[in-house]
Amino acid sequence: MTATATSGTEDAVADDAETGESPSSTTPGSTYIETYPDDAKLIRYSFAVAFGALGIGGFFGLIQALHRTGAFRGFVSSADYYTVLTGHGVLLALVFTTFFIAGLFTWGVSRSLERSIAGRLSWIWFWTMFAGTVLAAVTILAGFVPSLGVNADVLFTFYAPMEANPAFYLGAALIIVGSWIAGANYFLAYRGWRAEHPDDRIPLQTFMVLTTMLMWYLASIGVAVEVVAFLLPWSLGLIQTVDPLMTRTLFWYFGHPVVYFWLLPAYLVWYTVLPKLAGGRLLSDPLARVVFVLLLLLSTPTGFHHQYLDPGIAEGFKFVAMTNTMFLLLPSLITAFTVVASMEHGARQRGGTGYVNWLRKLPWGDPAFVGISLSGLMFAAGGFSGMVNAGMNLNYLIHNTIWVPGHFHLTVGTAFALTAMAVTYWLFPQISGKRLQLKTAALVQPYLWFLGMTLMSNAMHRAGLAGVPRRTAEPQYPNTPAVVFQGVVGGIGEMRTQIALGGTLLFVSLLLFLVVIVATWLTPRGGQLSVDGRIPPAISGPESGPLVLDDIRLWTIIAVVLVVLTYTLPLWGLAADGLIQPGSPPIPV
Ligand code: HEM
Ligand SMILES: [Cu+2]
Repeated sequence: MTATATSGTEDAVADDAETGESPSSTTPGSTYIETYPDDAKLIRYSFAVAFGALGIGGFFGLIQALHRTGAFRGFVSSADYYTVLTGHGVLLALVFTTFFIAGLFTWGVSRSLERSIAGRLSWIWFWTMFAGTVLAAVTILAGFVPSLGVNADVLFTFYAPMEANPAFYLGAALIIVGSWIAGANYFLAYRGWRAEHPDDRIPLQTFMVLTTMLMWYLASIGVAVEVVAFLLPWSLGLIQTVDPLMTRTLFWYFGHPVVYFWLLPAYLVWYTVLPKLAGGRLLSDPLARVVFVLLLLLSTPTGFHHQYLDPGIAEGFKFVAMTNTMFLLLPSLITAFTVVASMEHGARQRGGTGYVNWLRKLPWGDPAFVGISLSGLMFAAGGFSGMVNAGMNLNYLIHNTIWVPGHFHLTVGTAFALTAMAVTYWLFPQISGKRLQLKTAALVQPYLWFLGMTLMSNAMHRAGLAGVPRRTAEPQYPNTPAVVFQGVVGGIGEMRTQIALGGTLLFVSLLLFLVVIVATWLTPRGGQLSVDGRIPPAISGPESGPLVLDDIRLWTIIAVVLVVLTYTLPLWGLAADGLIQPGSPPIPV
């Protein structure tokens, strides 16, 4: 993008002293890579792994969209569908996300603390996560060669009774341990900064990273216990039985907050980068902090909303989880307000007027802006279908139908993935020192994603309402009377066509993204960058919010207490009849 953010740049310097956010990497003439060459390299490596996973995982997505709709079945046999599906879920929801987030957070922390954070510890987390990725990916892909006798067709939501080769669990564990070390990297950097700035407010991006990582530590304990205490010993033959409900409960204790581990980095971009791209400034820094605190508190005590249909968990626990989930809507609604208001501020700085006319003054020709704002728009739609998922009784209607993938391709599959791709158009020149290439392709890409996802996700939602199941290569059910799969609106053939067409457009969009990034990576360094990396401070800065917001220790304690309150009794119930004994205690009705 060209220098659209002229407004606010002078303010940026003027307000600097008060807000603790400073132009840092941003002093005119110095780019991020010049100031922090080691960090830039670490981020490039992380992004390379992330985008490699995105490419392979996206190709698997195309195979699924074509195969299950019957549009083209030549890639794999239906018997191999679960290998593809596991590869798609793990490479995209676990590998792409975690590597991208680790890189983005490295940028956010170093930029906002104004200190390099790349060092030996950083490379330890990078290589730990990388080793885990290779191990897990090879084990999954081995499923295509049955003679090897190795497979991990357990889907990205891995729990008993499905069992994978131990190498898969080890790989998943290494990815998680690597992410913990990455968190230590950010916290140590923060500690170093705090020693030199005892009285300053935590810079906003660092605040966001720290609260997200605290939530992540709390949540990932669940999957760590699931893998280390149950699945790994079981797959190694050290124990003969596991309690499937116990592993499911531990997985979903982690499985809901993990979606916020994907979403909060997108929020970081929406709050700190998007207003700037729009030509304005963030409306309120304290509101952003409130949102991150609420998400730290409420993300974890909600996992039972994935288990509404599990017998063996008493209804009351599910009801509490539903209530907490509904409260989670609040921070997302605040986000919608703050981010849109900040965009409006930007548009008005650029001469926009009227109630809605200001929208026209937004930089619709800037691929980074377009991708990030369209992903925000899609997230709003995903929020609506999420409310349906969260409602205990409505959930029964859509549970395990293709509605659910329809929902999360709007959230992780767009709010996260498209934000990640789009912010890369802005970030990559700064971490590589290279001008963004193929700008027209870059600009078409987010629009194409939006179109493809509108088709695919909308049809998935409707097909789900008509009862079409998810996770199957053969959803035709030829012996079922047509009336069973009758769409609320439209016919099943039309929905299939839209899923196949939407999936194809998405894959083309993804290829465009990869081509743009590879082309940029291959151009020689030098010349004027195509982006301006400065981020102006918020209109209402951190000093206008109460100090207690920055007390992350207090918020962590409350988050732990909420988890103890929501999980102790149900887990006790599951463990009381024997820790690895299948079955559950009788539930009073
Ligand atoms: C080229 C773009 C994509 C296409 C065409 C695509 C297509 C699909 C389809 C058709 C399914 C449903 C399969 C079934 O239930 O039988 C699916 C599942 C899934 N997708 Fe995608 N997808 C794409 C991108 C993404 C992205 C970017 C993410 C996340 C970052 C993602 C995450 C998932 C997950 C987690 C599942 C569930 C897997 C499971 O049920 O175990 N997808 N995808
Ligand atoms: Cu959830």
